[in-house]
Amino acid sequence: MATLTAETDTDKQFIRDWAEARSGAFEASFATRFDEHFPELHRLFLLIYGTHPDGLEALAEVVTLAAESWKQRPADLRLLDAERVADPGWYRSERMLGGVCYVDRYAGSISAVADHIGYFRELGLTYLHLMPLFRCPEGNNDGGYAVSSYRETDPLLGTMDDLAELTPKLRAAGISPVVDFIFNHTSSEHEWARRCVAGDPAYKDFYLIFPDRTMPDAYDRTTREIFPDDHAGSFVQLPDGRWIWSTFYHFQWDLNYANPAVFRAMAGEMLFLANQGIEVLRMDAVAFIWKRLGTSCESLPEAHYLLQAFNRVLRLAAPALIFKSEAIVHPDEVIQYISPGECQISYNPLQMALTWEALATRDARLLSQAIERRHGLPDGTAWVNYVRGHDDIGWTFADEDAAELGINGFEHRRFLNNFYIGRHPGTFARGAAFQENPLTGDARIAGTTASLAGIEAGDAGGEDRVILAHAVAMSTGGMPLLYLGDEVAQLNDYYYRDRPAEAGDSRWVNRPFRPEVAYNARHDTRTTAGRVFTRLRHLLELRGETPEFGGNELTAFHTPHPSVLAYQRPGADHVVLVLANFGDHPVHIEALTLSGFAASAEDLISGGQADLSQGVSLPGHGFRWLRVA
Ligand code: OTU
Repeated sequence: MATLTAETDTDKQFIRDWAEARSGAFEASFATRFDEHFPELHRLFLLIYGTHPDGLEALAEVVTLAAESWKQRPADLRLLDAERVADPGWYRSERMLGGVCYVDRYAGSISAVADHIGYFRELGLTYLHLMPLFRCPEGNNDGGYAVSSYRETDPLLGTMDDLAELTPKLRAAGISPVVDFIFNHTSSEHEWARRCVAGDPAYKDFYLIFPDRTMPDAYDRTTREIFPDDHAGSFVQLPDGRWIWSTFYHFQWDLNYANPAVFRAMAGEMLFLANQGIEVLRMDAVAFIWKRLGTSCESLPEAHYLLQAFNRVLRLAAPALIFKSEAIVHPDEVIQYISPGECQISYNPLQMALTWEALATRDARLLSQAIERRHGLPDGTAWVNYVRGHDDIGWTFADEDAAELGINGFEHRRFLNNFYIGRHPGTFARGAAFQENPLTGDARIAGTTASLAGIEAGDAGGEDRVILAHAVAMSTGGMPLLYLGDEVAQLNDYYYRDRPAEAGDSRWVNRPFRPEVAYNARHDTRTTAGRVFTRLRHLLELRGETPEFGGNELTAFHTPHPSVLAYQRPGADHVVLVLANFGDHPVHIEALTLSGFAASAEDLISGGQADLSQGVSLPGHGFRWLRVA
């Protein structure tokens, strides 16, 4: 029992001796990284656990785990570590392309994912996010986001050995394996949870349990309800009458990171996954990991220190790995998670949501404003630009930003929800409401890209909207992430309502099974699947050949047309000008607007030349990628 001290070198010597007594002498390369990263890890631990009576041992145990994990790290992964350290910005390349799928729904099993590698290469994937594949409760398990063991897979999908066999195959095909790190909560069936509830002293403080409603009521006064369909507030009652913190479903219990033993335990699970060949961890629900009475309990400073501390642990024991932040919150908060020392890459929920906003309104001004104002990132980091994910779409724009354009945030969200749920007269969208809260008027929406964009409704602009949305995600900077199946225009799956474990969660409408028929038709341009696939495939290929699309640099460009989104992507020698029309009708951009550029431009998509002195015409939902000088 000892606290950390401000004497970094004293603590360092104690910890090194402690760790070496347990795991043997540090390997030379580990010792070098220990010297490099210990001071920062120590600083973070002081910030988080500075007053905790076990702070010093906890850090010593974390370092021991890291040293042991490094000893066990397979040779091929150590090579990858060296490669990544030599090329730290690898994920910023214009050649990066992500895909996401459910193991069972897409492939059937973990091993069978390998059968699709040929297709992944055809598409050009360099990153594959396999949705949660860990052991979880039967029935509703929030799509695997209630984890019962981080070291075992769901037996229906295969084994951990299958995963360790799959990852080198993916890597050999140039594809980085990605899994979720669901570290805010475990399932109520996790061994830690069972022991905690049973009063095991070693696990007593792993979760947040209160004897009565006093503290839960106090916390609930300032927290948001995340899954109000499941339960009100942030707590659920245990059979013995006590109350446990549960932000999401009642079977997902939030961990208590104020206890350093929780950090240590999770660091162990993280390092285990690292050594299975995972290259990117998708850090689930990052905003919620630290609680403090009287606050929203979201995005508190300690949440960042914890992420940074986990990141440092990886620098010691698995330097190839990076984190992706999943913070689907206010844009001021999203950005705080992104830095080389915290999460190197992050979902871009604002651009995603505003792409849909612009499609609905046929007005690109809010999206333009976001791209101009909120696109910048720290050096060495990247956005992950997605058109939609496995979750709902929430309208996470800043009310202040909307107000500048005369838009009332509350009213606008209500309009957007009605539009995408299909309630607004004349809407092209076929979506479903998710977690509609009659008390606050809040809701989010669910649906596949094709169904939300108008293909399901038979709208004439449907296919073009799917292409346009992806073309924006591919060209603003950062890695585009495809929800696999969207590239062949898969529609909503309404049969989820007949499956009891899914019926209560409308997000299942946008998690259909692999659309075999559409995939078989992908080269047949007489079909919707074929047309969408062929056009997207062409754009993806062009993107990979366009160095200006690498990195994150972007300069705004203004046209007088509210329906037009425009931006410039500067490269080493040239600039690519992107013009995209979110309206249903053609627009003509006058030569005067483009007069800052040389008249002759390279039209990347048609492969020809464009004469800017004639202006540029864009059809409804049309766009251009122009290399200008
Ligand atoms: C994440 O999303 C996952 O993506 C969801 O699939 C899970 O249900 C959830 O965590 C719990 O593990 O509420 O509707 O950023 O928007 O973290 C999605 C805040 C979610 C939340 C986000 C969460």
